[in-house]
Amino acid sequence: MPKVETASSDIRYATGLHLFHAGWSNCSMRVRMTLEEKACQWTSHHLNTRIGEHITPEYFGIHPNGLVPALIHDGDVWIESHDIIRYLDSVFPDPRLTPADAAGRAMLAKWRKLASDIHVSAIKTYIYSSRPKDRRGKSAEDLECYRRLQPDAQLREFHARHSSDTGLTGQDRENAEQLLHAAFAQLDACLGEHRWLAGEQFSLAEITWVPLHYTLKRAGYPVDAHANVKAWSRAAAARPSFQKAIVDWFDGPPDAGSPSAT
Ligand SMILES: N[C@@H](CCC(=O)N[C@@H](CS)C(=O)NCC(=O)O)C(=O)O
Repeated sequence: MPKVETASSDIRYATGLHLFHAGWSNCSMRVRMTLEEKACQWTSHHLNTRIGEHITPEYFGIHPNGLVPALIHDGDVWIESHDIIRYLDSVFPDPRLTPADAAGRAMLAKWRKLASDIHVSAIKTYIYSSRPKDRRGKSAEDLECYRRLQPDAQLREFHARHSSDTGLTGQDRENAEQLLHAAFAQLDACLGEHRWLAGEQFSLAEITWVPLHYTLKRAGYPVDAHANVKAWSRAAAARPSFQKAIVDWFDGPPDAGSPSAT
């Protein structure tokens, strides 16, 4: 469901690229990194999810699940980070970030699917269960509002459990770790054969996984236990887009604003 109808009339008249996003969010990083790689000018609408700025009827009017990111391009609303970056690559083809060959495109599709499949069970679970106790849940007020606004049962259930006194369990965390170990072992094997995840060129596969690698590392996951993954992450970190889209935003909006974000 990449393009959605918006209930917000202001948005329908927004021209250019507008991104609703959060600094720490790996899904938002994907979009910021794609925009930086393509040197697109964009307007930032940063939401402080820690104080529930995304849990409002206004934001659910833009993104039907109240998640970040949401991209507005000339009044059209695009959601789902994987779909947004694909869309950006089609409308701003320079440089092209989708592999030209069928084998590369198949690898990209495989990495996208893996990231999607483990998003809640491994990535969200690991990251949320790594947060300090006082920053773990939503407030009772936010949770009540969330229950009313959120149509997705898996997300309602995840946040209710995560915000409960017991929180996510040790078993949840162990399951997440197992899924992550298996995923990074697959990345490592691929990177033993290819320079990048979808072949010899930097592509949307990196833009899919580099933010995961970074946020999991910041959460304490031993991402660099695999030698090939470690070398790959260093090569990705040398790109200007990594600094601008990931590092500069991780702790909140950069003081002076992103060089290309207005
Ligand atoms: N499948 C969606 C997932 C979006 C998502 O889960 N976003 C997270 C940040 S990475 C979020 O908004 N979390 C806030 C919340 O769950 O309340 C995508 O790829 O865009």
